Amino acid sequence: MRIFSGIQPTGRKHLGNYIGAIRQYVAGQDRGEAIYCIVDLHAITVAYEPAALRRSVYDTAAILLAAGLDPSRCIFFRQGDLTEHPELCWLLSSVTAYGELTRMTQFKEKSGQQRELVSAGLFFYPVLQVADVLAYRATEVPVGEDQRQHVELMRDVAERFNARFGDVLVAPEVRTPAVGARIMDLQFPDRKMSTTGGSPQGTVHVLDEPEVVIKKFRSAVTDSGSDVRRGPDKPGISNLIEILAAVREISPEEVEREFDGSGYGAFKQAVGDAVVDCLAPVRERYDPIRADERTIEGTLVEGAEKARAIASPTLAEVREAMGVGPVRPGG
Ligand code: AQP
Repeated sequence: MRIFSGIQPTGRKHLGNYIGAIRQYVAGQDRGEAIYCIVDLHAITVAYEPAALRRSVYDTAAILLAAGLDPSRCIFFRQGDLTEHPELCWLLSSVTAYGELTRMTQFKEKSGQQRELVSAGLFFYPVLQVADVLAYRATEVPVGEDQRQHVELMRDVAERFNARFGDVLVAPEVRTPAVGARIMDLQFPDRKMSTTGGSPQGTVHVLDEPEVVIKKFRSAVTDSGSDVRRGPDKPGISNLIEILAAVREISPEEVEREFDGSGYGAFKQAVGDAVVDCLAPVRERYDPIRADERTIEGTLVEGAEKARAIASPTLAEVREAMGVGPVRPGG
């Protein structure tokens, strides 16, 4: 099995990113050949500062390393080090339907947030994601629920390409965590916890101090009543149950049983404590890793070489199948 996923260099990763993606990345190292990249080319599709982007790449790399990515057990690199990703993006745009891109929920949300420019890059964002994954012929893509639609596009594009040009690409499967695939904002539990669209008090960051985490959980919006039970009329409590189940790696039913009759106050405290315990090792390891930028840079450059060794032959086959560029010897 080959696993691939990318993560944006938005330096302050939140609990949703951690449970939905980062923890799955770490586990993926034991399940197959794992390839992860920091997608700086995706980050330039919205307003940004070049120097801040470079810092954010290191911040995000340090979080992932502190969380347990081990460059000796996975390929860990920066997307912008490779020309293969944008090249494949362009080649695959010819088998991507314009209509599919117009239906992408993330584009609709993000384009509405842009103040000055809705870039064509933002519209093309999902095609670059398709290229990221298909360049490695990955079989599995670990993501949060919000990315399911983009993985479906990867499958459609791979199948359309193969039907048109021959069997070159692999249609990957999506992998979302059974519990915690969509962590919601603690203040607005009808919205997902989010880097750009979240509320400050409702977004728990991986590097938040323990007191800050506890405070955010204590002030989490709950619902009328006092039963620790999930239900469509209880989005706040349902989210907290899901979070506790995810961090303790138990089922939501077990959480409901354990906190039956305990009331919201004690329950919120327990969720906060469990999240602090879960994030503590990452927070403790982060500072020394982040302080050594040369080592982080070296890790990403080395990872890029390994990534290129896989992506480059795919590109050669895609070009050959499509009949573009120089004729390959024997092609
Ligand atoms: N709330 C969430 N619950 C579970 N998983 C989530 N992910 C994001 N939000 C949640 C998953 O995290 C991974 C990285 O996402 P990204 O690269 O898009 O990073 P980001 O842009 O910093 O994260 P956000 O919060 O998703 O940003 P916004 O909302 O601003 O676009 C992905 O696998 C994603 O599914």
